[in-house]
Amino acid sequence: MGGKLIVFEGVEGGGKTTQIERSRLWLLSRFHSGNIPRIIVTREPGGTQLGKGLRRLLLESGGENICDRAELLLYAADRAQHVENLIKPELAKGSIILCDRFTDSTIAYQGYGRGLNLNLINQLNEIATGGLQSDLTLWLDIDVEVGLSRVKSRGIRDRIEQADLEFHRRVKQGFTELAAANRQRIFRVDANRNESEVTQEIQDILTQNLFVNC
Ligand code: T5A
Repeated sequence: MGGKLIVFEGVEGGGKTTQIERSRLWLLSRFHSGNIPRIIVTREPGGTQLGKGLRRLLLESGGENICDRAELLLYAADRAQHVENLIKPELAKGSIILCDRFTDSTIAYQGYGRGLNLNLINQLNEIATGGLQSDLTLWLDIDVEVGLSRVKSRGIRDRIEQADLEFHRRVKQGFTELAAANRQRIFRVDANRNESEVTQEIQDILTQNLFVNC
């Protein structure tokens, strides 16, 4: 089996981190011993050394206001480095990559959320990825209020989590439209349910669409 890029997307607090770890453990148990591919967990922003610095700049609150276009370019720079230094080499080795956010987040957050030009964002995504797309994207779809309350109960909120409710609603609308336009690639998972139910649906989707013969 060749390498696979599996992306987890959605608004804040949808449970991506939780479900990525559950998926990693499930994938490890699924493959026969001796035939286990490397399973890489990574994220955007922050999947490389450069990306870690960019993540800090992007998510720390306080300090100088980051304008929308600078924000867009920083996410694009993080992605270009991530694709070149980690994603492409690992795919070439046959690894399965579980990635927390990718190109669709930029369309949803900077396009629908901030209102930046969608054609421009598509071009930037193309530049950053060289045209690489996920093999499968799991959209953890949660009510914005539920997701934000989960994040809030964790304590400190980052710069983007602090944006107003309308911003997060526009982001959700972005994911909704992306999923409708990319049914072969983006699979919706109802993330309002408990962790185990969400996990089960993710495993079903991966089994039926990516790991049929594994
Ligand atoms: N961004 C990113 C852009 O604007 N443009 C871009 O191009 C990119 C790539 C990244 C930020 O950057 C923005 C989007 C983001 O604002 P992030 O840390 O990746 O930051 O994003 P978050 O979505 O904020 O990640 P979180 O860690 O906050 O949320 P997760 O990973 O979706 O959720 P998780 O698993 O940490 O769970 C949150 C809480 O809910 C609980 C967990 O225990 C945890 O406490 N939980 C559940 N509770 C009840 N039921 C369930 N089913 C639960 N699942 C998890």
